[in-house]
Amino acid sequence: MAGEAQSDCLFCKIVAGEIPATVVRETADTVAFRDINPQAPTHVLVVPRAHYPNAAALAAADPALTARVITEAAEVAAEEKIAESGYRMIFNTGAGAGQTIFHAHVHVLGGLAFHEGLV
Ligand code: DGP
Repeated sequence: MAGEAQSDCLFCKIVAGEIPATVVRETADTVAFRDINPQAPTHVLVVPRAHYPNAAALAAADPALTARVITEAAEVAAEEKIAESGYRMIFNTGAGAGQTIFHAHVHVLGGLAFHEGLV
């Protein structure tokens, strides 16, 4: 069924608490945790608790949940104090774009040093 937890999904396991992660925010239907391999001074991932393989599938199935994931990303940015200086929200969608975990997630990337050399 759409949205059901997948036994072979790393982020479903993090959501279930079966694999540890540094969780920074939680809501009834989202979890935000620090990326294990940060690409910026602040690098947090926000995921829906429900399993969808990527952001496009999430948006097609549940637009309201998609909006809550993005709202949570903005809340993370505010709490991490990167909102004012600016930050990126990135949804890698598909292996060809660098997606490696096939559970929808948004990267929240920011921090002062991150602004140098942006393309
Ligand atoms: P993507 O390439 O968009 O699929 O990003 C997946 C991200 O997930 C990548 O930046 C590294 C991160 N990641 C992979 N494994 C783990 C893990 O076990 N814990 C945490 N916190 N992050 C992970």
